[in-house]
Amino acid sequence: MMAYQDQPAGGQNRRLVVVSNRLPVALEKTGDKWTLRPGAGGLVTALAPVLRERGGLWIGWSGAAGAGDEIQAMLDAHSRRAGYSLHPIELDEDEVGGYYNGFSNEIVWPLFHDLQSRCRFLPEYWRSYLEVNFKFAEEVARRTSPEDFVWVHDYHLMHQAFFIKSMGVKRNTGFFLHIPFPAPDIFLKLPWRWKLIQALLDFDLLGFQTMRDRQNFILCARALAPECRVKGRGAVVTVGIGQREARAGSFPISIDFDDFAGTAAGDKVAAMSLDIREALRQRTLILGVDRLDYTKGIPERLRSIRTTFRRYPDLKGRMTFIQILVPSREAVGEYQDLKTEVEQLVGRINGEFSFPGWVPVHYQYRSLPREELMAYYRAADMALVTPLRDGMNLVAKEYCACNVLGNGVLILSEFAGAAAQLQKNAYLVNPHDLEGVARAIHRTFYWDNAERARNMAGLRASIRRQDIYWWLDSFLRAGLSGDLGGFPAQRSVCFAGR
Ligand code: GDG
Repeated sequence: MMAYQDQPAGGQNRRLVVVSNRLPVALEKTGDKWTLRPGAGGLVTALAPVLRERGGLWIGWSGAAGAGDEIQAMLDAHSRRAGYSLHPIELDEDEVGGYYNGFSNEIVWPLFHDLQSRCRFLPEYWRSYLEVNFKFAEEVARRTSPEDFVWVHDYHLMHQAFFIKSMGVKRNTGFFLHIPFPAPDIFLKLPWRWKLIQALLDFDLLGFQTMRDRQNFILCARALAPECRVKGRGAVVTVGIGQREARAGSFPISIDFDDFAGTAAGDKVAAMSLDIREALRQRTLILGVDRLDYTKGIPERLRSIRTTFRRYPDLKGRMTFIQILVPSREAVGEYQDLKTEVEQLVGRINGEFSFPGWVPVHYQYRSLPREELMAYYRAADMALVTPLRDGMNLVAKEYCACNVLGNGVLILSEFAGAAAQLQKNAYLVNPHDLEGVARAIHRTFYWDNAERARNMAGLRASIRRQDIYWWLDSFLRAGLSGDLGGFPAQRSVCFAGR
């Protein structure tokens, strides 16, 4: 019999417990020695001070198989340095295959990005997903107390609250979905749709990236249960079916604007940015940065670039497109095919248009160090952010933050969550419309300085106002009803929409 803490442990013990598929560290094996690299993403940076303040805990898969004690010792040492604890969940090969590669990445990821034809609805994936969610939930229940706030992240772990409750354990739980929530026509293809909706309603708070995602969730719940109740208006509403009831809100995730803008304004990034511009002979630079993923619309973007040079020969020799592609999920066949398709397209475009002294597409398949990435952002005159579907897309926001000279242009897909927030000053495009994207590139190429400056100022102001701390603050306030101290007061803002 497992020991759960079911009695409140006293107000001073109210911790933040983050639960995500992966722990915020990267474990790597060289020879037979493991090394640990702390995560550097915006989410970790923003959460770390709150976790430290509250004496928090982060629970997740370590990503390393079969090195139990050694890994635990490294995580313990890292926990002491970081000021909050990391607790690893061990997954075996079958679990990784079924829960992670299978259900999460071959069902939920494509389905929630409107690409249902890529889904493999295998019942064994579903069973593995439930088993692993139960395994996580047991650890969460065991390592938390009723006063803690348990914040679960993303689509891998949608059954956490369901299993915690089914163990008879009471916890205050919140869930944030980093990817979109699809419309009913798409969601209803999922064989386990009703179980998933019910499981989500077991959380106390559901956070979506945009109002549209929240609305889609409500429409799906209603399609399956016409008696579904929705109470309230504005940023956070209450959704209920039978005994189940959750609050649901839209909390657009963001970046640490000041950190990006400050580093991009520094001498080192300025010098690197100048080098990039000089190497490319001061031509107009248009930039794409993505993880290798079929949701990011990379082949479509390259075809738009080809259309641009075919339709608008005045841009030949005057504009260079840089595509940075970060390796991701390389073991999966579909991703290898995508890489091949991208590389063939780059070759064909360069074969069609290059002339001595000018290559239209510069392609890099690697992960750049952070400052080098910022130098590319700073150097680029335009960013082409054209996912077919995206929860938010942080690249769009990072590009604007790093555009410290204030003269860049953001061309943004209508289907990125970021479009809801940035539509006023970004040039919105349909990524499937090759001619429309080409037209956007051509038009904005000729924007004068005043138009560029006005739009970039609007973009930067909006991202600065609603940065990652604002996001964190909004979610935790909603999750805890305004009762969590410990985050920087100067960052505190009102709710979105109030
Ligand atoms: C999911 C959702 C949502 C990229 N290249 C390099 C590099 N990056 C970093 C960027 C950015 C991150 O990767 C990518 O974030 P995105 O938001 O664009 O996309 P996903 O990875 O798909 O993230 C997405 C997000 O979750 C947060 O909720 O916005 O919609 O799909 O931060 O900077 N970093 C470095 N070198 C690179 O070459 N160092």
